[in-house]
Amino acid sequence: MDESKRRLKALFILIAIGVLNMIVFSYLKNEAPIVRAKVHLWRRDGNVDFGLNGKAERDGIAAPDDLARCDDATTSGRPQGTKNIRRTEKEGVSSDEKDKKKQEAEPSPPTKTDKQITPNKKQPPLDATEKPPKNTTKVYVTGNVYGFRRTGNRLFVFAAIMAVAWRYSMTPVLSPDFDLQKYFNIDIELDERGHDYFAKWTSVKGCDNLNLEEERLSNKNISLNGYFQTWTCFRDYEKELRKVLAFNEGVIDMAREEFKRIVPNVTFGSDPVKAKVAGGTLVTLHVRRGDMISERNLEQGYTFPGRSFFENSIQFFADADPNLHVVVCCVDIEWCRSNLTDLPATFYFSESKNAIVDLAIMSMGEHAIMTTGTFGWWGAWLANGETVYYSNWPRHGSRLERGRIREEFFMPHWVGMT
Ligand SMILES: *[C@@H]1O[C@H](CO)[C@@H](O)[C@H](O)[C@H]1NC(C)=O
Ligand SMILES: *[C@@H]1O[C@H](CO)[C@@H](O)[C@H](O)[C@H]1NC(C)=O
Ligand SMILES: *[C@@H]1O[C@H](CO)[C@@H](O)[C@H](O)[C@H]1NC(C)=O
Ligand SMILES: CC(=O)N[C@H]1CO[C@H](CO)[C@@H](O)[C@@H]1O
Repeated sequence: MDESKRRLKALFILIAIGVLNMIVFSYLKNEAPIVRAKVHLWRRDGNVDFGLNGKAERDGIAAPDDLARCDDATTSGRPQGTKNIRRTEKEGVSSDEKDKKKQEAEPSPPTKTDKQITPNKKQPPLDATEKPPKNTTKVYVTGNVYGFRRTGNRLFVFAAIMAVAWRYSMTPVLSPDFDLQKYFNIDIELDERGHDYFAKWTSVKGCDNLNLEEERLSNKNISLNGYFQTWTCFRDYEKELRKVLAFNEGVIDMAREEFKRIVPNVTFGSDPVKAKVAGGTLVTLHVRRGDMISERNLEQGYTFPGRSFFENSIQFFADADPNLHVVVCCVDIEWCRSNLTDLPATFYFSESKNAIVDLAIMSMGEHAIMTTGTFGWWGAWLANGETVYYSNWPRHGSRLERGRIREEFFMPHWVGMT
C-alpha cells in the first residue's frame, strides 16, 4: 500500500513539474523574448561539457589536441558529378529515407528529464523566409566556446555567428585568437580587445535562443557563448556558409602536398578543390581516438566504434565502387594501420600532424566516414558528399545523451551505422 501511494505521489509531482514548465515556457515564449534569450532555460547544446576537458589552448595550426579531435566524416547534399551511392540492405545500412531517419533517431528512451529539456518544437530559430527586423545601426555579433579553441567547436560557434549576422544584418567580429580566420577565406573584423571585451555584450547560449529580433531592434551587440553543436543553428544559410568556409590557398596547398605524398596518381579538381583517383572513388575516414577512449569520457557516454562499424561503412562505399580509395585521418595511425587495412579498399594514412591540414584533406574527399566528434563532423560537412557516421554516439542511455538530440547533431541525410 505504502509503496503504491509513494509512486502515486511521485507521479503527481512529476506531472505538476511538467505543467509548471509548460506554463513558464509558454510565458517566456510569448511574452518575454529578451529574457528567453538570456535565461537560456532549456538549452540543449549550451551546457553540456563534451568532456573536452578544455586544457589545451594552443596556437598555430599544428594543434595535436585538434588532431585528437579527428573523429568522423560526413557530407551533405550530393555534389554534382559524384557517383550515386547505392544503399544496400544490411545491418546499419538502410535502403530508403524513412529507414534512414528511423535509424538516425535511434531508440533513446524518453525520460522525464528529456521532456523538460526539450519542451516542444519551435519555429526554426533562423528562418530565412521571415523578414528580419531592419535597423541600419551597426551592431556586432561574436562568439566563444568557453575559452576553448578547438577546431570543431569553434566551427560550430562560427557558423552560428555567421547565421545571426546574415539574418539580422549584424557585423561579425572575432577575437584574434579565435584562429579560424587564418585558414579560411574569411574577411572578418578582428577586435584586439578580445573575449574580455566581448564578455560585456549580451550573452546568448544555445541554438534555441537565436531569435534576436528584440536585441537587434535595440541595437545590442551579441556574444554567442558555449556550444552550438547543431546544424539547426545555420539551417537556412548553408550555401553562404560553404562560401565562407573555403580554405585559403596556403592550407589547400599543404593538403595537396600531403595527398601527393601518400596517394599515387592523385589529381585535383577545382571549385571546390577535390582530390581524385582516376577510375576510383576517394573517401576520407576520420577516426577519433584520444580523448574519446579515456576512461572518464567512456563513462560519460563517449564511444568508440567496434569492428563492425568500419566493416559496414567501408562496405557501403565499396558496394557503390569496388575501386575504393580511403584516406585515413587519425592521430593514432598505428591503431588504424593495424586494424583497418584488411578491409576492402586501398588505404592511405595522413601524416600531416596538423589538424587544419587534415580538415582540408577531409574536405577534399568525395565522401566521408566519421567515427565520433565535432572535428570529423566538420570534415564530413565540408566534403559535402555522402556521409556515414557512427550512430551509437553518445552511447544510448548515457549521461552525455541526456538533453541531446541526435537528429539535430547529425545532418538528416547522413547515414548512421553501428
Ligand atoms: C534603430 O536604432 C535606433 C537607436 O537605438 C533607434 O533610435 C531607432 O528607433 C531604431 N530604428 C528602428 C526602425 O527600430
Ligand atoms: C557595440 O560594439 C561596438 C564595437 O566594439 C561599439 O563601438 C559599440 O559602442 C557597441 N554598442 C553597444 C550598444 O554597446
Ligand atoms: C598510376 O597510374 C598508372 C597509369 O594509369 C598506373 O600504371 C599505375 O599502376 C598507377 N600507380 C599506382 C600506384 O596506382
Ligand atoms: C579489433 C582489433 O583488431 N584491434 C587491434 C587493433 O590493433 C592493435 C595493435 O595496434 C591490436 O592490439 C588490436 O587487437
